[in-house]
This record gives sequence, C-alpha cells and structure tokens, in this order.
Amino acid sequence: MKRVITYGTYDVLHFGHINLLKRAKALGDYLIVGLSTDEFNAIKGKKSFYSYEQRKKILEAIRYVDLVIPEDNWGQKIKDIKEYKADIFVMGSDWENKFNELKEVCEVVYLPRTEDVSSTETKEYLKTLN
Ligand code: C2G
Repeated sequence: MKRVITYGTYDVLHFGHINLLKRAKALGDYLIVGLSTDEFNAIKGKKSFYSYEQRKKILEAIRYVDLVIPEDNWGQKIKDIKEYKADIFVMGSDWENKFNELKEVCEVVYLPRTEDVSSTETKEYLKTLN
C-alpha cells in the first residue's frame, strides 16, 4: 500500500487541481490531501472564496482523494508524513525544489503544473459577469 500526500488551498476547484490529484493518486494507492485552513491561507496571503469546511467537502467528493487533513502551518509536513506513513510527497511544479528537505523522510515528486488555469483567473473572470 503506497501512500501519497500533497497540500494545497484547492479553492474554486478546476481541472488543474483535478489533474494534480489524479496524477498524485496514480503514484500510489492512497492519497492524503493537507488542505490549507482559512487561517493558514491568511498566512499564505490568500483569501479563499470557499471556507475550509466547504473546500474539504468538495475534495472528499473526488474519487482520487482518500483523506483530507487540515494544513495550518508550513512546518507540519514532516510530522504528517511520519504520522500518516506517506511514501511520496507530491506538489505541482510551481513548488519545484521548495520542499526538497522532505527527501529525508520520503520520495518527493513535483508534477508539471497545468497551464492556462488558476483559481485566481477564474475568480477574476467571474467578477466580469454582471
Ligand atoms: N496546481 C496545478 N496546476 C494549476 C494550479 C494548481 O498543478 N493550474 C497544483 C499546485 O501546484 C498545487 C495544487 O494544484 O500542487 C494545489 O494548488 P493551490 O490550491 O494553489 O495550492 P497552494 O496555494 O500552492 O498551496 O504547503 C503547500 C501549500 O499549501 C500549497
């Protein structure tokens, strides 16, 4: 049983997120998502449209996702990897080399980011609709 873990805000879900989750799950048998809490988003300088609970419900409905846990600080990853026995840590390539210290505890994989889609762009577009 190979266990994969990844982290993110996952606000205003789009196919870039789905592509990431699908490829992450394909690397193993069980996918854990560390979902940024609203408080942690504030630390990341992000304000999500959907609350943590709403984003959690949406993620839990995705066939690739097996478990959603709260992400409320930058430093929890090593503890999570040990606690949930993750074999592989996955992030999109916009985070390339940002989490290489995790190679001490598990495999680290950066997957190509899906071009031409982002929550920010989607939100900007929706604002133009009256
Ligand atoms: N992603 C992607 N393609 C996009 C947009 C996002 O592959 N067009 C990936 C990101 O690389 C990330 C995941 O989808 O792996 C979630 O993206 P965000 O919700 O934007 O997450 P982020 O704010 O980058 O938070 O500790 C890590 C942070 O919590 C990551």
